[in-house]
Amino acid sequence: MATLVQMGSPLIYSNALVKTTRRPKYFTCTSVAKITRGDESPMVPRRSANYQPSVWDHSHLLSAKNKYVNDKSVKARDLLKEKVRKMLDDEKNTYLDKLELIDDLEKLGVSYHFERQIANILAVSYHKDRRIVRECDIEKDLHATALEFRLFRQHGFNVSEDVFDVFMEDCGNFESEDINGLISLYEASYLSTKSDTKLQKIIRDFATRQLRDFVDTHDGTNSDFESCDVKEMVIQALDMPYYWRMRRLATRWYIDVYGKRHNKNRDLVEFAKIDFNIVQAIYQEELKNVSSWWKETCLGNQLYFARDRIVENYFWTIGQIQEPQFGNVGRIMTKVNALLTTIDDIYDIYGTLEELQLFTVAFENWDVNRLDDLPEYMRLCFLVVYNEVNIIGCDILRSKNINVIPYLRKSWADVCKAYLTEAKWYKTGHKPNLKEYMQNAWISISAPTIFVHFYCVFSDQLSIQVLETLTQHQQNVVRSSASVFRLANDLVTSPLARGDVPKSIECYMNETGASEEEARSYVRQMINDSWDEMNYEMIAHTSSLLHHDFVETVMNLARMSQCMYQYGDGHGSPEKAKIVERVMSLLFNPVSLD
Ligand code: 0FV
Ligand code: MN
Ligand code: MN
Ligand code: MN
Ligand code: MN
Repeated sequence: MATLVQMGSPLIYSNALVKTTRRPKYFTCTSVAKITRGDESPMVPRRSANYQPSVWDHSHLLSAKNKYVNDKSVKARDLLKEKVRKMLDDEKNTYLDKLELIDDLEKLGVSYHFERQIANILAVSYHKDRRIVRECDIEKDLHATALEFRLFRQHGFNVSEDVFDVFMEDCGNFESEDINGLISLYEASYLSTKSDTKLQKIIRDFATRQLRDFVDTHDGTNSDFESCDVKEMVIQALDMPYYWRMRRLATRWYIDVYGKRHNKNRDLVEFAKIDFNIVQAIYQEELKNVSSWWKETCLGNQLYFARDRIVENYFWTIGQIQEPQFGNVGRIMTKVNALLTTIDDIYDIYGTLEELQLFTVAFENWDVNRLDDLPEYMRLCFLVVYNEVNIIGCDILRSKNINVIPYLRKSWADVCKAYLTEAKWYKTGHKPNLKEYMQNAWISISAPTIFVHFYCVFSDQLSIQVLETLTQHQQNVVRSSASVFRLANDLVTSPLARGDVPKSIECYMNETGASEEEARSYVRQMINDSWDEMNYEMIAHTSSLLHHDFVETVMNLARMSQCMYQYGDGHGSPEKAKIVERVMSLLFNPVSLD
């Protein structure tokens, strides 16, 4: 029975969802390993990554409930929604008011209710003679210019970085009181693309320096309430720019920050809070569903060495797609994540090279009749993947009339081949250079497999051409997002800690003789450049055939990996990397309405 112990803030852990008793049966290799049933030689040395059991308790999950959600909530939310819709239409609002409202709606996590209206407002002002718009109230206002720039680019409209020239002419002479302008400039600079020359290097560096100065010179003791608030915003922005943040966590934070503003719109706060709780209640039901599925597969139980991380796998999914109407997509993607995590551990930890070769062949052949060719401990795992892929394929054949099974199974074979390559490198001591490593590692991080599945279940209409380019690894935006995922992961899952193959940092060090710190900073620059690639695809490039909404979810995976690995290996050791708190705040702790 799970007992309640305070591991952190009492508020966060008060509902006994977090287990504190360790279950030795899942953990110690010496206890009855359910997978040892005679087909494995006891002489084979098996590795262990020493992953801890899940911190979450399934039976407690099943009783999760948001106490603020009841029969009246949806009605109350919908009334407020109409009030907010009128605000968007209100002709009395200035152009800047409108931009700020759109930004607030997005940050408060409620823009999904008004997507068409928002897209329309932006499209109309983008295509208008922008000089007229700008003359109204934007020109010479740094905050307004930067906000408009960021919103346009976020929505796929290209605006030249030259709009900042007028401000940068006397660079260094920015009014330091215009701290809001600087925050907006800093945030806008993260929308840089590879064809910009000023945004990343000059403008971002400049804005970052100015914001750091602000934090250093405002110690908070002599500031009034308002500048305290601003300082909190600057610290938050420097910690991670808004554009890179996992959307839902940014929302949870912004609900509190916006709610403290003296000029807030009360209807908007109320709306955002109720909506957050309603969405949380939906998440809870989805989580119960996938957690039950995971328990029923018995994989967490059988493969004791693998990470048992269904809640974290669901959390990844929220990062990728937070809109509650996509429940089915979220459930499927969580299952895919859980299976990838398990298989990654079979390759990285437990399997012998010979076994892993058989496993890879099984995925390539995709023949359920040859299940018994596999070592016993691999059979259940292969069969669960096989069945899930067929269930997805069957649903899609019924609803979209395309047989996607060939694409899905290829994506499993490809990720397994990439896993196998790394296992071979490890076992033969091969040290690839960074380029050779990355060619394999952007696939072995599993993102391409995730996106093939995601594309199939998420898109209303499927294009064979897109399926082909995705499975042939030809989509730049996928490669860039996968690279961010890989590099962010490498920064915190070091070979020293886990006995993994050399990762990007070690490859670069081996190749160039650089120090670890230099290698880390090189990898961080690679992350910046991958973002520039993604932004380029989103803004400047239209030949990818990818829908804007799909591209958005591709970028969300990069955001999610920067969230999961911000303070350590949040997927492997969630309790050591602030992920338990983050999960609690999104999935279990309601926003107080009292
Ligand atoms: C990362 O772990 C991990 F869990 C992966 C790549 C599979 C699951 C993907 C999602 C949950 C989105 P690890 O650091 O062990 O990965 P590598 O590739 O470094 O072995
Ligand atoms: Mn959009
Ligand atoms: Mn691994
Ligand atoms: Mn791996
Ligand atoms: Mn790793």
